[in-house]
Amino acid sequence: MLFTRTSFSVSTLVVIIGVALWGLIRYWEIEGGDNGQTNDWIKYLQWSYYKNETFAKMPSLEKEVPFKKATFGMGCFWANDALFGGQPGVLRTRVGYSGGTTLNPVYRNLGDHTEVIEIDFDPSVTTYKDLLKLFWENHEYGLTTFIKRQYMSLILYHDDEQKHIAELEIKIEAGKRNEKLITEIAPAGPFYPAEDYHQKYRLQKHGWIVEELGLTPELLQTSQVAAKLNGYVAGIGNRADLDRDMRSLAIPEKIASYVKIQFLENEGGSLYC
Ligand code: MHO
Repeated sequence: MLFTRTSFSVSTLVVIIGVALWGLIRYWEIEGGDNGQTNDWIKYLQWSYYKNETFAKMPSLEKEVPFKKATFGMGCFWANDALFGGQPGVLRTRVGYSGGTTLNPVYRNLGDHTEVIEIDFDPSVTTYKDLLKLFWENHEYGLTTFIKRQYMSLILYHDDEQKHIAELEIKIEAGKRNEKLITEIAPAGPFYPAEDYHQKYRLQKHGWIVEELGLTPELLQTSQVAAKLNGYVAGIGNRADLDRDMRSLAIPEKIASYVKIQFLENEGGSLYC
């Protein structure tokens, strides 16, 4: 009787401690206790636990932070996907068709849509204005010559603040260049993701990385790892950010050093499509 009671108490205690620890860990995960520092630590533990199981678990390391969207058309979207993905504060990117009215556009039949990039960004790290600066400076066909709707210069704003900033900035930019800019500014409507082979186009040229990290077609559109690596293999960004991101996203060493070599080869090069 005594023995049974004792073992009951011990197991109850174990359960209570277990539940308390679990609660604490959940609190840290959700609230980012300890000023968010612990989040990375918890995620590192999660990663250590999962890493031998499958790399497909890796995106769990990614930060879940409040984000805003930005949508731009600047010519062929392959280059822009890499350009924005490699910027600090850009969490995720995906390419697709938007701005028109045609239902369910596809690459060979865009209708009145434009090739656009959709960006999820952390407004505490980068601003809409920062993103617009890259927008003005990186058009495939420039800002004054209309080629066709597929490649037109387009800003699709997501709220009044973005509309206001875009309308102000286009005037400033036109003044600086002393030219009339053809950029259209319109509210963001339906976005149709492009076919899988267009997503993270530069990264998909290195198929073994995509495979080894378990980057499924869905993750190519939703994972921060995919966005960053797609930028870095194309030579976007700088070495310090690259090293920091490789560590914080826990990219395995073999992949990190390969990506760095690609980065150094393409660093400073032009963004071709
Ligand atoms: N020059 C490229 C453009 C592709 S893009 C996604 C091609 O013709 O394939 O528009």
